[in-house]
Parts: sequence; structure tokens; C-alpha cells
Amino acid sequence: MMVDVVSMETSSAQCAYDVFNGDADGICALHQLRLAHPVDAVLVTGVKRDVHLLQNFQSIQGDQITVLDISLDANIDALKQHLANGAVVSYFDHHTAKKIFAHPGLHFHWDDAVDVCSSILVNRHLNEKFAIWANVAAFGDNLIKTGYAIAAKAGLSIEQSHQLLELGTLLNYNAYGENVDDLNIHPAKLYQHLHQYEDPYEFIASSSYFSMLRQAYAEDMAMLDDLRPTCEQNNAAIYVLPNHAWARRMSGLLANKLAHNTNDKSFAVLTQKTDGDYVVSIRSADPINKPASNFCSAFPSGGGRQSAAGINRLPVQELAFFSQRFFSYF
Ligand SMILES: [Mn+2]
Repeated sequence: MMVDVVSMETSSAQCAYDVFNGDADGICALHQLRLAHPVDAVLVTGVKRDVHLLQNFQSIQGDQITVLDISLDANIDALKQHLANGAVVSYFDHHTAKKIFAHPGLHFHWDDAVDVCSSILVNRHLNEKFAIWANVAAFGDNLIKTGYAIAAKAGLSIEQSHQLLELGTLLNYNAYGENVDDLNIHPAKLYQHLHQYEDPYEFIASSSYFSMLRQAYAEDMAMLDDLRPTCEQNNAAIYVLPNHAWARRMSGLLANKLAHNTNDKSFAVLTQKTDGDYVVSIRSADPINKPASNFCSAFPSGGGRQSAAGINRLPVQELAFFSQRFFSYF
């Protein structure tokens, strides 16, 4: 559970809740909204993959709930409960929302276009008042072309665009981990600190959090440089990462980096969870003939897309079986 009661009314009076993904997009979406409309709210957030945030607190009649950058489908039951309690919900998101329904208490701002993120939806809602933070978020959500397009429209130089790209990358990097203990900075703390800066360049120039993240990211990246595959054949390789916080922060980045650097090899990155089992990321070098999603769906907690897929839990005793199947498939 990652409820973060950072500031809470002491009575049972009505409350405001700001519920946001702990990544760059979630933080920049809330930052823009609260620059425009300051509210003293309870902050509810977590690691990037912790998207079931609406179930983490109870609401009462008249509560104001703002939800940013987490899927409606993943929160449908809790959302219905909050609306039934009489809460008013403002929701901004770009993830799956197949279960959307109409309700007088629900204000839903949604677009799943490939060049949209939640911060861009908030930016539209605020008539581009703090567009530069949507720019940071676009870079953070890996919408690189969109990020450069927003920067060009704002007349930013290449140097200025690169600074926003680095900021987005670092805010996004900070959200990766199995739980908040793996992170360099708790996302609620990071948001509160960043919220003091209306100008991202001032944050880059003077925030100790920014320099801390820059250094941590460089150190984690250096750990990847020394990694060698645990098992390797002509068409495929398996990397097994140790049970360390840095490995849980970097596993997704490693899989992307390997796939980016080599296009004739498929990869499996296995990261040990705190309980000893593995999380698996697969990248296929031949997504049409050897889809990663097919390989992963043969495992109970597996799934994903043709080029990139994963297994949420691979029991440690199935490692040899996994390795055999992986090399025979790829
Ligand atoms: Mn997002």
C-alpha cells in the first residue's frame, strides 16, 4: 500500500485527494494543475507500476478527488465506490479506459493518441498556461518527437530542449522500482519539492534533488555497463540481475538499451524481486515470426506486445525450465 498522507485535515471534514502516478507525467500533470488552482490535498502516489491507487483511501460525501495518469480500467471498482460515496472526481489520463461510464460526479479528460500524455491533457485544460511542464512530461513519457515539437513551438533552443529532456528522463527514472524503498526520492516528496519551482530551468540550476537524481542515474547506468549475459547463444541472451535496488530501478531501461543496441538478438532480463522470484522483460528481435507476447503468455503471469512483453512472476525454481524454453523459442 502506498498511501501517503502528507497533509491531512485532522477532523472528519471533507478532504481533497491528489492521486497521481509517481513518474514524470503524473508529477508534471499535478504540478501544472496546482500552479493554476492551489489546493491543500492529501497526496496519494507510488512507484510507476503501482497504478491501483484509488483503492488506497476512503472518501466521504463532498470530497474532491483529482486523478492523474493512472488507468481507469485498473481503478474501476474503487472509482465507482468513491462516486457512490458522493465524492467529485476529476480524472486526466491517456491509458486504457474501456470501462468508462457517465456519472454526474465524474469529469473525465481522456485521450489515448500515441502523441498524448496526461500532462498534455492538463495543459490543454489550462489553455497552455504552464506548457513547459507538459514538455518535460512528454520527454519523460518517452514521447521524444512530441517533446521536441512542443519545444520548437515554444521557441526553445536545442540546448534548452535538451535540458528539458534530461529533466523528464530523470523524473521518470526516479519512479522505477518494486516499491518506494527502491526509489532515490519518494514521489510525493519529489512533487512537493518540485512544486516550489514554476520555472524548470531554475529547478535544474538550483535544486539539490535534481543534482542528486543526475548523479544516481549516472551511477545506475554505470552498473549496466559492467553487466554480462548469464547465458548467451547466437540469437538470444539472458541477463539475470541481482536482488538489489539499483537492479529493480534499471531493469526496464536495460531491456530497452539491449534491444536498441542489437537488432539481431532477442533478450530476456530477469530481475530478482525482494521475495526471491523473478520479474521478466522480453524483447524479440523478430516480432512477427517470434512474438515476445506469444512466448510470455505461455506463463501464468505473462503478457504484452509482439516486440516487448513480460512475466510478472517467475518462481525461482522454474529458472532452468524458463531458460530451456527461451532458447528453443528464440
Ligand atoms: Mn503517462
